[in-house]
Amino acid sequence: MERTVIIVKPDGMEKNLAAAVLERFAKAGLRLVGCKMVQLDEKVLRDHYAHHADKPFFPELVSYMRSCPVLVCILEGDNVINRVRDLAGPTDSKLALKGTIRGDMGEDKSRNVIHASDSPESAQAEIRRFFKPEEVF
Ligand code: FUP
Repeated sequence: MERTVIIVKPDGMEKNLAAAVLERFAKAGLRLVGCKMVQLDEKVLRDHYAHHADKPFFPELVSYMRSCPVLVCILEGDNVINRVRDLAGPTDSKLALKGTIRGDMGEDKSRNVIHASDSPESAQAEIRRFFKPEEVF
């Protein structure tokens, strides 16, 4: 069994889409093993997006992600990392097919509804970054 982290981003939270997003994962048979609402701070976001630190959009990305509380969840299932990324669609919502979360609910590259871990290594690091051991079930 594999685990992944998803974050319902500020655009998803502002549009009240958290339940609709979680329903898609539930219908795909993925299990929720951790979930909390949190306002992320600059330190954790700089860590989370360290691979984008030199990009021009980095300051805007960090300030956007801390603009309101988000929902951070851990999902479990076979091949869950790839399955969740398939359900999410590509980063740019404008390029995402209808039927994907970003294609149906997103707007662009930044307001793209969810974050999803992109590898087993990232998933493991993100579980440690966002959750205390006792918050994972
Ligand atoms: P993803 O794994 O699909 O979330 O995409 P990336 O790791 O490439 O990007 C992470 C986040 O950086 C995006 F969700 C939003 C932000 N980003 C931009 O704002 N502009 C870009 O051109 C690319 C990424």
